[in-house]
Amino acid sequence: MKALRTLTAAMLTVAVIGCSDATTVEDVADLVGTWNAASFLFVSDADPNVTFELIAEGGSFTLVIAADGSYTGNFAMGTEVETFSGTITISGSNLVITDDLDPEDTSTVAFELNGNTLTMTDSDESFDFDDDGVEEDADSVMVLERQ
Ligand SMILES: [Ca+2]
Repeated sequence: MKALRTLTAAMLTVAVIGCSDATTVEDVADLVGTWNAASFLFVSDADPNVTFELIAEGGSFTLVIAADGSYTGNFAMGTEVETFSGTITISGSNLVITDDLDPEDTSTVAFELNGNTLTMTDSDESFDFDDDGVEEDADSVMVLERQ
């Protein structure tokens, strides 16, 4: 998955969920903490009825963000475990994510903070929905809870 490479290089721009309680975030320090994904949903661009939700399928995703914007994290799904690190900066309503392993390929994802719930939406994702070894274009929405 491209996402898992980039935040794992992993992240997320569909319409943002429930705007009413959104907190304005201008400083990445406001995102400090350990975040566990409550859901990580992929939606096929070709057919929105085709989806895959990683957490329900037994996956886990954890992200630890420091005050300077550096992050570490890990993703696990079955026997597959990936760790990753990089830097997050804020650009308006987007997070710009730079993975240490691939600093030339930044990811820009829309985000919204509501209390201790962080929603990240990426319209430039891909996922192999039909498990044929080829990833299809997708949107992803990740909901993370601060621990
Ligand atoms: Ca495929």
